[in-house]
Parts: sequence; C-alpha cells; structure tokens
Amino acid sequence: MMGKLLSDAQIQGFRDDGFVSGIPVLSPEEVADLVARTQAFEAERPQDIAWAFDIKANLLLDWVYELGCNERLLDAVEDLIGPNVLMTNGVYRNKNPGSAVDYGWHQDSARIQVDPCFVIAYVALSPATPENGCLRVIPGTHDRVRPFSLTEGPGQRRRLVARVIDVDESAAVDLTLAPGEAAIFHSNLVHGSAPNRSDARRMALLYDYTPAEARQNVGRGSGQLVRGVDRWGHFAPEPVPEPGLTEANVLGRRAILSTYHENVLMGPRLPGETVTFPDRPY
Ligand SMILES: O=C(O)CCC(=O)C(=O)O
Repeated sequence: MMGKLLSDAQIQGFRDDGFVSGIPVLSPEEVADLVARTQAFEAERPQDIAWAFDIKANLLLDWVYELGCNERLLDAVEDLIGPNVLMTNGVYRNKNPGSAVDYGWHQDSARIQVDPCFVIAYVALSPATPENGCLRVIPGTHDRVRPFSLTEGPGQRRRLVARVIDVDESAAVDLTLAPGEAAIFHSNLVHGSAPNRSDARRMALLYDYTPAEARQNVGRGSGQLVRGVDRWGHFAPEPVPEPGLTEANVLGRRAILSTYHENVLMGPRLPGETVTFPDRPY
C-alpha cells in the first residue's frame, strides 16, 4: 500500500515524527526556471522584493501560485491531509550569504489552532544545509501546542511571533535538501532555522496547505482551493493571480489580508493597533 506519492513508511513517519523530508518534486530544469524568474524579478523590481515575496505571495505572483499547484507536491500533501486542499499561504524564505535572519523555535499554529492540522511544505530552490541555515525540526513535538512567548519576528518590523519557551535542542534534526526537493511538516511541529553562515544563497518557497474541512479557533482564514472540493466554506475563497505583478493582484491580496487578518502567519495586534501586513508602499 502506498499513498499517491509517499510510501507507507513516509506517511507513518509523518504521523510519528511530524515531518517527511527529501521528497523529489522539481526537475533541475524546473528549479533553474524558478530561480531565473525570481532573479529577473529581483533585478527589475528591487524595491518590491520585501513586500511581494512575503505573506501570501501566491496571491501576487503567478509562478508562486503555480508551483504551489505542482501535482507531485499536491500528491504528497494529499497523502498527509486528505483530498480536499486549500493553499493558505505561499511565501519566499530566502537567506542571502551572511544573512543574520534566523527563525527561533516555534510552532506555526501556536497562536491560532487549526483542526485538523495544516501542513507546511518547504520547497528547496537551492541546497538547504546546516551551513546556509536549513530548516531544523524537533521530531515528535507535533502532539500539542507548547507554552510560548510573543516576541518580535525577523521579518516585518513589529510583527509579533510566538516562540516556544522550553526546547530540547539536542533532539533537533537538520532537514538537508537538494534543489527541487521538499520537506513537509505538521503545523504543530517545533521548528526553526539558523542564520546563513555560508557564501551561497539559501532559496526556498514555503507553502501552507489546509484541509478544506478544517476550522481555525480564532477568526476566519482564507485560501485557494487547489485540490478536491470545498463543501464546508470555513475558509473564504481567494482569487488566482493574473500573470505579472498587476494592480488586480495587489488589490486582491490587500483585500484578503485586511478582511481575513486572523491568519496563522499574521502576528497578534497590540490593543487598539490596526491591521498591518507587508504591502506595496506606493
Ligand atoms: O525558512 C525557514 O527557515 C523557516 C521559516 C519559518 O519557520 C516560518 O516562516 O515560520
């Protein structure tokens, strides 16, 4: 017995440990194409990188959306969360050589819980190694939400993020990946990553996939149906981006993030604070 893509052992590994790694998704040509598109955008629109590559970039950039619909990736996701799948986030997580950006130990569903769980797919566009700040996970910690503190995150200024208070780092596993491979992990799994101490860039796209039947315990989320059907309507439907960074895409993402701001990736607001998210500043 096998899933659509994953073996029984991989599916059981996900249940026991909270993650599955080394899943081949993209050919070398597909990786080269995505890297070239990314670099062309960065060269043409340097002022737009910070906000356009951040939260829900899959509503802004057609190639980010399309990679999130990759059939092999979705087959693996379906093996883990079932046939009705919403893409609830797609985001670049690049670290340039020497970048001090690190992600402290955390669980993505700490502040807002989603039941059944969602999963996060890390798709490597470059090698992911301990030297360049690959993803690190603590196996088996997906069983429950652990005590956390709120602190300022490495991305958007003043965005608060939840960091797990007590972590046994000796149990950490490095998710070393080759370009084109993916790792998929449970939304409760404690994970993080270190700064890039190498002289090469770490490039990756991360996606959240949520079962359409799931409910979140705070507010209402939103997502793009990428597989199966949504008979539940718990999450609001999101538009598919047009090719290019168009006005419609910018306004579409802005409307979604302002209306459905109780998103697992948006930090909590301080009392009286208005909703803020990375957006076009002009
Ligand atoms: O990209 C990474 O290394 C980790 C990113 C992460 O944990 C997050 O965005 O929540």
